[in-house]
Amino acid sequence: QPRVFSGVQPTGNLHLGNYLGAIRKFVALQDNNDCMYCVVDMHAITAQLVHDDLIGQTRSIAAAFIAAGIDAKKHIVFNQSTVPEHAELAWIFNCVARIGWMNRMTQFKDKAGKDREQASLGLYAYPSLMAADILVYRGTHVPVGDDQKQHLELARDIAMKFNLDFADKIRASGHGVDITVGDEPVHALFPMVEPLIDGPAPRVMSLRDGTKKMSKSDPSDLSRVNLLDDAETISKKIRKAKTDPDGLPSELAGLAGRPEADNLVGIFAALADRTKADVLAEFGGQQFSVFKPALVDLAVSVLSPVTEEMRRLMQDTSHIDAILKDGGERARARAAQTMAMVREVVGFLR
Ligand code: AQP
Repeated sequence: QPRVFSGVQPTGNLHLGNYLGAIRKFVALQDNNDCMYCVVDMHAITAQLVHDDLIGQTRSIAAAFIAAGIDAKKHIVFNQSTVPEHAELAWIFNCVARIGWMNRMTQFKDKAGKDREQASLGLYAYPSLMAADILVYRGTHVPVGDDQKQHLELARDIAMKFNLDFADKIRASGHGVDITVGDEPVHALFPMVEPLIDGPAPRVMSLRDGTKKMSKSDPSDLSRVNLLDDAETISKKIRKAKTDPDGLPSELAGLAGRPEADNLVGIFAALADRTKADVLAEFGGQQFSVFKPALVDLAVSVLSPVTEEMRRLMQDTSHIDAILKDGGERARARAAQTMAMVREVVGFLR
């Protein structure tokens, strides 16, 4: 059975990009897969070491998972730091990955800013921990936003290099399975990870600048719709969203070179579970003064049940804490199985 793994960092308020790019896909994948959804608190300290309320943020991401409809009994919801095997495998992966690979990661360049020498070593090694998060459960499918594509390719490279470097030892241990990568047969301990990045809004852009992704760390709150925003705030943000003076085109080609219009149409399509072409067939020729109120209504109707349930869950944290504890124990039992094999293959004496 495919094993789905994905994580969200507890680094601030969740926004529409996190919801459409990640959480909503998590919910949709539950029916036919074994899913593990993780609040990646160890990743949260890579860009900013000290947080005012990391515990509260961790609970709030878990509450968002549950409020969006993830079944924590059938699947596993947990926070990363409760399973130390993530860090153990990440260390081994730090020794597998090459510095040249890490140097190509655009997220590091974006997040490190101008003074790269002052970025933490953890931020640099972030993709290696992310590979470990997935592979410690031998995850096969990873629903993420488009911004994470490069990190997933790196996870595949790390898995492949581990499999090839330790090929003889994996074979001797009897733990691996035969897979094909391209046309190559490989006796692998780690599977090839498949990213799941589809849908009309794989990358939701800022409401203030259609060329920048919607992000928790954007200083302007008007740039994003937060999952905890009330209807009035959502309405204000969408009404103020940057657009150009033209109306909406009737065909997809008419969105070229109009990033803000493209973004709003993509958001509408994703929220309504329709294609962008379909949305343009309805709104083509209309002004934004007509389209934006329709988008507000749609966004409020989709998000408000999630927002309300999140708020309810956050009132008494014992329920969320119990879910995370139970999920952590079940995750750890799985991680322990993988690490027993990895230690044997690498040659760590127990
Ligand atoms: N704008 C986006 N569009 C689509 N998907 C997005 N994701 C994030 N932003 C967008 C997806 O949300 C998941 C969780 O993200 P994360 O919190 O682990 O990391 P991030 O990508 O760093 O998120 P942010 O909001 O941009 O936070 P900051 O500002 O702290 O960097 C991932 O699957 C991601 O693809």
